[in-house]
Amino acid sequence: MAQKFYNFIDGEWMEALSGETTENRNPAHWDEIVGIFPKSGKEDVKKAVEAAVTHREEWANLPVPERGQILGRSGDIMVEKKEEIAKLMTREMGKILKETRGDTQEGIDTAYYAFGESRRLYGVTSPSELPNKAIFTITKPIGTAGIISPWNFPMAIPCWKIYPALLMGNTVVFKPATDTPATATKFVEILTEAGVPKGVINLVHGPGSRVGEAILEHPDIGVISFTGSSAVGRRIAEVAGKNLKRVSLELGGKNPQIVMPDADIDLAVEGVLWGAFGTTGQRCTATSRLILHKDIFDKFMDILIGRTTELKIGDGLIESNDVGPVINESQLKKILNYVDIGKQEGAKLALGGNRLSGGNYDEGFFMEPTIFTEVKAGMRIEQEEIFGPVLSVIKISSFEEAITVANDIEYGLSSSIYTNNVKYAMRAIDKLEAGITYINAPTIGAECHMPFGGFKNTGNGHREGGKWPYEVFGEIKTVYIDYSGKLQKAQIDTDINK
Ligand code: UN1
Repeated sequence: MAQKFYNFIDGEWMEALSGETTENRNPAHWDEIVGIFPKSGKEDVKKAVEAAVTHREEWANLPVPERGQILGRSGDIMVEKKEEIAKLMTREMGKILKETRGDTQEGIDTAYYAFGESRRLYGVTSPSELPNKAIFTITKPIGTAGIISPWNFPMAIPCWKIYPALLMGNTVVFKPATDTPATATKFVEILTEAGVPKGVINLVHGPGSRVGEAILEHPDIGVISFTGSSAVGRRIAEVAGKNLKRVSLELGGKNPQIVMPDADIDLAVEGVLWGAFGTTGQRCTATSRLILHKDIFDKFMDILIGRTTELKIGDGLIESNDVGPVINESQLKKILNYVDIGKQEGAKLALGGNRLSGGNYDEGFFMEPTIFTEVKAGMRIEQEEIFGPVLSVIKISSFEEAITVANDIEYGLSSSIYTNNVKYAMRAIDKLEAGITYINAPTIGAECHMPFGGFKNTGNGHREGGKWPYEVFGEIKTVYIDYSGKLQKAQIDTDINK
């Protein structure tokens, strides 16, 4: 019998009000049901928001360090449960254990960052332009945050959003991706065990078209944080814009790794292998474009193809495997469709391109690591986010051309250059239009205390990671205290130009 999971509303585990359910299956063994989950709708969201509104004041009234203490404790519990969480995550979304441990670790790091931040939510003080007057700022919660998270980092990304939302004193309605409800449930259990009071964190499982939309439309949700596709991000921004809701969006990427002729080639090959095929290419920051200088092209491609062929594809629970399955059948079809598009566009399929079949492969959704060469700037496989193990290689003849190709894209999340020439490195830092630039490291590997986000259509200007999301989840109040005992008029009583 598959385990049954529930929504968590006002401190109670409960079914969807309609009683509807969906199954969540293991992408490496599709006949294995990871759990049966509520397929919730508008009414469930309504109930969750009611609870979140009811409990706002009691949570906001707790001193920030006390909220921090609870969140820090949840980090301790996550440390104890790291292995259990990693295994569950691999079963529900496929990536290999090494990576699901890393994903959990990023959640732990983020919990401890929140704990530290609880003693550091500094405001600003400033001299006044008038005598006997003090000025400072404090930050208040917005109210209730709607958190809509993706399946590729089922622990880290909810943590990036929920810890800052909670520390700032907001209550939360959390809709995890339908492909990863089990890890999300674990996280909510842990927060509750650590002492987050009832009604403060509410979990509603279900499809974006129902649960996501209901969160978006609800007047009592004051801020939404979303990571996912640009199409959904646009829709969220539109509705939120109409309702003057604050929204933080983390969207697509088409991240380039440039390799110059002076680079350490073996190191650069290691980088692209990890960046392109780690997490089966299913990262917003995945290396999906290799921009390779013509002088090293043939040598580099020989080594890269040889090394890619050695990657072991299979169930992520088997420690010796390097690459797990893709998340589900529709994603696999989308990736295979991009392989067809690449061929039609005239790119050369240098490796892979097929669904893996035979033996255990038939039980899940496995895809060969795929490399296209002869990719020209502007082709769809060079411009569009595929979100799978597909690398497009573009040959360039100069540093300037590399930068032009890297930037000629609607996204701007991550970027990388391999070079030992400090001039190339510094100019790349200056010119690459991306929120993250790595020098001699792949496009993946962001750390939780640094800003994470992108230029251009990757988002709407916000950053996750570090102190930046704390600004997203707070309202700043400026306080003026006049202790002169008389009416003082700013800009009028003090004519500083006279
Ligand atoms: C993502 O790319 O979807 O930077 C998130 C990394 C991870 C987070 C990635 N720490 O690779």
